[in-house]
Amino acid sequence: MHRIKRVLNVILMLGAILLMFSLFVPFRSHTGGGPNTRAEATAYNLKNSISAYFTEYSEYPLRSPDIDITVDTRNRLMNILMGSDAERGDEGRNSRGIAFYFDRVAKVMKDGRFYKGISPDENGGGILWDTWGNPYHVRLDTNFDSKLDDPESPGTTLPESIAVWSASKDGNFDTWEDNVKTW
Ligand SMILES: [Ca+2]
Ligand SMILES: [Ca+2]
Repeated sequence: MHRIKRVLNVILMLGAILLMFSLFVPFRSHTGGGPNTRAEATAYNLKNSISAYFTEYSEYPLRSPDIDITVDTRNRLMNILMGSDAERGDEGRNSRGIAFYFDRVAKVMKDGRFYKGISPDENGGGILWDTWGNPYHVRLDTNFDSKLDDPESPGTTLPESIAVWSASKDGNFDTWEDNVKTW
């Protein structure tokens, strides 16, 4: 009798485990969670931080009135968005020293490059790295015509003011089939 009960318990447990797997596996595949998902979330966070900057200062972090500026997420842009000491005060591009962009500290790759976050400097600025060890690219509507040249399709425009994209795993910005982008 006890033995039958034990066997029944084992069968019930196996059934529960199978059920959990059948629920859990499709759930995971739907929500992703892979490296592209993280890069995309970072790209949108950056876009939002630039929007917040715009709300605060009524302009973009960098000026370029004739042509929309394209920069990467090295110090020139990130020091401003992070409110580094170098950009505070009347001479800086973030005079109130507000931290618009936060992220975790980047990890170090075997070859010494960084990935997945910010490599901070001693002034409160830094460089933002994607999941694969490269900075993101950013294009801003700095000529204020409410559109951007489409980085993916030159000659066409996007109805966007801020575009952020990553080269993805191949590290090549020209191969768009894997690039991560915010539009
Ligand atoms: Ca424009
Ligand atoms: Ca690519």
